[in-house]
Amino acid sequence: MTDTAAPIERTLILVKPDGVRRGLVGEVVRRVEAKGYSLVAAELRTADDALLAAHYAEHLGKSFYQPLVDFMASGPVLAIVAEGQRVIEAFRLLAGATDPTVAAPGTIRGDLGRDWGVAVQQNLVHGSDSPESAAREIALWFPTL
Ligand code: DAT
Ligand code: MG
Repeated sequence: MTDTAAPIERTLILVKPDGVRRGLVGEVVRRVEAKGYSLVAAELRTADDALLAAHYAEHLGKSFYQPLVDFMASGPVLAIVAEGQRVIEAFRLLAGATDPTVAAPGTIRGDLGRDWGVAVQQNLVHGSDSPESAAREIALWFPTL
């Protein structure tokens, strides 16, 4: 609980290529809307290398970086901007832990994801992890917003 009024925030959500391929776009959007948040923008698009390099710059040099970027470029993603008080924190909780095998039941990754035996965790969704990340990522994916 906070003891002051929370400002309205925006977060970047991506339904990753595994989520789009499996037909889970509606399920992810349903959970965001059912929680009470509003959609500000949504677009289905295949990300290019420059966008993904900027989006995942913090992971450059890690062992899973190239598999991650290749996976994210493997098909369309649904990019969403959602809005509401504490939506950044809330969507991270809706998404669940990064590793879908151990993500809590009740979360998107915990209910719908699993280990597919590949080098990168295919975990259905991305959500910004802080106000600074949200501002940076929204500017990358939706420069006109
Ligand atoms: P999150 O997406 O929960 O914010 P992150 O930012 O640490 O997680 O990593 C970005 C993505 O990279 C993550 O969604 C899946 C992949 N990834 C992270 N850690 C990984 C690992 N140890 N092995 C394989 N893929 C990993
Ligand atoms: Mg992250």
